[in-house]
Amino acid sequence: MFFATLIGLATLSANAEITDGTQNYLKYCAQCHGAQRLGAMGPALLPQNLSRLKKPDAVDVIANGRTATQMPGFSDQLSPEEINQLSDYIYTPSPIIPSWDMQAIKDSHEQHYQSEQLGDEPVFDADLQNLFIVVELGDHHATLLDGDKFEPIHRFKTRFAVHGGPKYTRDGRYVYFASRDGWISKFDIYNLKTVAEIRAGINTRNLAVSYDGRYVAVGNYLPHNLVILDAKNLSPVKIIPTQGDGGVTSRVSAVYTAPTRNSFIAALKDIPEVWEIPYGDIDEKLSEGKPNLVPRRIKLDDYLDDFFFNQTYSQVIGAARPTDSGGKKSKIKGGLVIDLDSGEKVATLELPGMPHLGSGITWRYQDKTVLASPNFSTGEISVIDMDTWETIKTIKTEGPGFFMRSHANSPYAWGDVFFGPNKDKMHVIDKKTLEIVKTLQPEPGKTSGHVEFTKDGRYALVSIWDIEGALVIYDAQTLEEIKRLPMSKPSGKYNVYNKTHYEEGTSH
Ligand code: DHE
Repeated sequence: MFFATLIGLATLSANAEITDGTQNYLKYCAQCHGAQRLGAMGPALLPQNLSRLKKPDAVDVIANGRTATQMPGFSDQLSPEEINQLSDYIYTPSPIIPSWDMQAIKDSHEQHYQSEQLGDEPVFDADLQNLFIVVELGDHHATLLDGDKFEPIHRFKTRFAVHGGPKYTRDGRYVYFASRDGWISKFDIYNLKTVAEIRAGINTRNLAVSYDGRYVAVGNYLPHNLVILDAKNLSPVKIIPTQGDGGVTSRVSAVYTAPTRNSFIAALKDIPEVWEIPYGDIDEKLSEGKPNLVPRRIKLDDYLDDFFFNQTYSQVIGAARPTDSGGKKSKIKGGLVIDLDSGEKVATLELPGMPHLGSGITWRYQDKTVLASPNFSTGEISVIDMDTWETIKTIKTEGPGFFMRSHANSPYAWGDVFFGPNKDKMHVIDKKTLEIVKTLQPEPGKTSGHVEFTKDGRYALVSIWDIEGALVIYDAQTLEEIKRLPMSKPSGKYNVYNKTHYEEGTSH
């Protein structure tokens, strides 16, 4: 610790004024969070990583610690003024431009098991297609759940603050997690073991697994790049800097796999472009046995903060969030549709309420396919005809929602009310009439959110977003509750079959 402090002081003194906050940071925090605040055992403490933690909450965590983590409280060692100075310090931009290069990525690699150490048969008995991974944010764990019996099979530790959907390999054996602090973990479901981990970035957005199961793509906010990993053991294959014309660099809004195209599709947050990164056979021929992983850059009229695909992955439907584009004003009010083959814009969408397209779902309505998306800034769900791209219905809800879900076998689409006084409500919408037919209130006063269906669509699993939360299982036809499992802030849950078959009612 003394050594880390000395290095930290040397680095900082060359670049910045040493305040009490800095000194106390080096004394009390650097060992777990890194001398340059880039994270170590604890998460990175840079403004870029703290955008979701309000300052008074940071002060509270420094004083009293964080439940169910290694973070202790410092109120008996530091005065309130010193705690405020520490909090000011971690919200101050770093004088050093944080770097996380190939060597740093390689050095972080941890391979816990070699493949020959693990058997090929599951060590438990259950329908392997009807398993769920439930991410429990409250104490940074995940639960593997039997989707027939609704009984936990195994509960294991994840990295701090896993965000976004964990991604399965096509056979459902492996699942990959990304934490906000850049850690990528590979978990072997058959053996119930975390097999490898690597830190691919400082501040990560999400990950995608290639359809052929060979690569994992990680989209980062910090550094500005995409990192391609070998899906077998997570060793790094390539860093793709997200740099546009004139040397401008950008955060990655998100990266997804387009299974029909053998490519990754990424949108950039600070450059109005969508990138397609092919990893398939055609490219292999081009570059002597190895995919060249060179992005094809599609230029757009606007930034895409959030996006979605049609079911065939020939089109991207995206939207800019006015508050999210680094202060840059978005040119379009709503969304746009881009044809991935021609790279041309084919339509603009009327989506005034800051849509959360990443959570959009599709279904057949009358003789057309519709896309439904919740909106962050209004209590409305937009239903859009995917042929004409016109909004055919705006469903008024009891508040802005975060997530939507349905299933091909279910007559209903579910949408949560995530914000505001009715955050404990969950709407059930009839897919034929586009009307809300029931509003559930799984636990009065506690936020309910994020739904996932069983493989056959018979049951819907809802999260109670609370440290003392639960997974509430509903009969998806009668809408009656059938079971409740206590869980620690279960943020999302992901069914193996629905995810690996790109079920129309689920996210990508
Ligand atoms: Fe998420 C998915 C972006 C805040 C929980 N969220 C995603 C994805 C993106 C995204 C791009 C798709 C990644 C994937 O699955 O591969 N999220 C954003 C934001 O831009 C936003 C609004 C601000 C931010 O802080 O980044 C945001 N998200 C949150 C939260 O505050 C949530 C509620 C709690 C948390 O974990 O931080 C949250 N996001 C989730 C969840 C998913 C997700 C549970 C997976 C949904 C799914 O069903 O696939």
